[in-house]
Amino acid sequence: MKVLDAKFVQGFIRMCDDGWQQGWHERNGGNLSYRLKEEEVRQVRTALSFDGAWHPIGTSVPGLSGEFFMVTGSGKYFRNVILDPEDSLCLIELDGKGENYRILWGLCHGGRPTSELPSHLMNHEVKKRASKGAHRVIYHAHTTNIIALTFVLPLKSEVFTRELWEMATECPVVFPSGIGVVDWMVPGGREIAVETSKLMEEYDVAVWAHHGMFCSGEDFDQAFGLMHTVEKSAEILVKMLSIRPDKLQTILPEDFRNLAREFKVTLPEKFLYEK
Ligand code: 2HA
Ligand code: ZN
Repeated sequence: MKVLDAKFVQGFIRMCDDGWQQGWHERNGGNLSYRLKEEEVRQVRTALSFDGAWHPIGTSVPGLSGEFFMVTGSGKYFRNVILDPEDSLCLIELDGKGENYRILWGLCHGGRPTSELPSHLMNHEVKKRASKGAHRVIYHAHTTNIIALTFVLPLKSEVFTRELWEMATECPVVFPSGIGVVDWMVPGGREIAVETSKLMEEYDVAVWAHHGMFCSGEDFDQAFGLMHTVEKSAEILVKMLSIRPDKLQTILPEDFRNLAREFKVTLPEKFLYEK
């Protein structure tokens, strides 16, 4: 079938547009990647060109050798994906070592995959292993309220997790393992990819200070829903802090423990410290 007719491609395009509509993708901000299932590769195989040149990824991801990914293009605008997906997106294949990629479809007017390809692929490699193959989506967005909080909260996983859990009862159920935080670093390279992927061993969300967020999920709904939930909670925290710097009442550590029991989630005690 045509690449654009495949359900995973339609889901990918919809998610790009949803992120644009949320205001998380100014200009060419943000990027998205999806690891194809074997049957999805079979569906579109005849529409792919396998004669493109191999290019270095910029890092090594042996755990993903031979895998296929749909990714946004470097410098491409999320706003345009729905209008011209073949110009904005590409489908790539990794070589047998997980060190090079080649473009099989898309970027029809030239270009290369997202500048954050090393972070995407290193996160995929960790998540594929940690989730026994279940996680397939890595999403990076410039979420306004989370970015604002990285100027006023200590850049610690314990603090971000606890403060955001307190802002909405659903949060500890949606991200029970918490949120990782990366100090400010130069984006686009291997170093920030290494730091982020270390955090992805433990978390499904990583905040990049003064930049944005990375989320991982099994499918588009889960990854988008996670980004949306964390960012909404950040918006509530920004509003609360803007009204007054302290709280009259909140959800307490014992409340979180009761919630965990009822909703059958494990909430690490390191987030339930006494303030
Ligand atoms: O411009 O978001 O981090 C794409 C990015 C780089
Ligand atoms: Zn970015």
